[in-house]
Amino acid sequence: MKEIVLRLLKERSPEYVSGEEICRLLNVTRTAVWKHIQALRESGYEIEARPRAGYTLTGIPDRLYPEEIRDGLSNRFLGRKIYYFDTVSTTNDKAKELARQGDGEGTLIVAEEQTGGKGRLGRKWFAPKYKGIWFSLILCPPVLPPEANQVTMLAAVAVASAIKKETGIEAGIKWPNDLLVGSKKICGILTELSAEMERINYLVAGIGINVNQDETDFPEELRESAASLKNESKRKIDRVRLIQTTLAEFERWYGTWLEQGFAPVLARWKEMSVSLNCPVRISAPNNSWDGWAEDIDGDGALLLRLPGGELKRVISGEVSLRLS
Ligand code: BT5
Repeated sequence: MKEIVLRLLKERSPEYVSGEEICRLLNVTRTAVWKHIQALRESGYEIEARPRAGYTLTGIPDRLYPEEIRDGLSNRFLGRKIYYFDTVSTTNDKAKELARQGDGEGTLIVAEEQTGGKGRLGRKWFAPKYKGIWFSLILCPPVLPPEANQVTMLAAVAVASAIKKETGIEAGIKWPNDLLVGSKKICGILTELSAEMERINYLVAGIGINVNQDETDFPEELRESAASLKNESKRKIDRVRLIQTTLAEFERWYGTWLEQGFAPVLARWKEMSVSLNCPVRISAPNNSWDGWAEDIDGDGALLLRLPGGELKRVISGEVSLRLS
């Protein structure tokens, strides 16, 4: 009901919609209409009421409300079902819990703030309130578990494409899954998996995009290494539009991957990569290698040419870009 009232006010804005018309359309009493208007106001919508004229919408809050995300999203399945949290520990754990309870392909879990945001290997992801886009998608691709890595790579391509469309900023992909602007990280991706030997039960793709942070919004230790889209473009970014475009790009690339395989995704990934054909250092928990990042193979592993000429296949690790 609340969503219908909102849609009506949006459609008619800046005109007024009379209380009587809303009553008639929804078949409810004046008091019920007033309650819906109050509920919308409490959610941050600015609605003016004028005697004899009715109600008009004068302001929309900067929130990733499901009704805002759905409004204008033409996706077939991705993001059609949405769970929204003002605050949550981590959207990835929420997504896993919901997937275990039966939520399936395309379910979106989005939060305004994460208090226990996760990076890879137990690292932390900083996700302050109303400043970024912190979300997870439940997916059930009909592929073998080792191919799950490809979803992380297509996620990177989808997010980078959406950022370019919405802000004009060209984010580069650093293997395996960081998006950088210059040398600073703007987005991180964490994919988690529930699988058997032969099939994936579900996969959770967790994506964090730094959107409207000012430099001082980052903790001291991240100021040198992290960036936000607002800082880079010098303007506040519409988070709803950016998540809509990200979901649209994700659905498009996911469809391409399911229909045509990994090759077209990998080709685009390579075009967007900033960690190929350059000298790099790969750090793994117990070792590190310097070499030339030569290529990515069909499974998404990095092929590193070592100084001795040997080609090393790296499945996981941290890349740092070397200047020489
Ligand atoms: C990642 O890990 O980059 C994956 C981040 C995934 C975050 C999303 S948000 C929605 C979903 N729910 C979650 O709980 N997680 C996912 P990794 O490559 O391990 O990078 C982690 C490192 O990035 C940290 O150790 C910090 O150095 C740095 N970092 C933390 N927060 C950052 C931020 N907001 N921006 C840039 N760098 C950050």
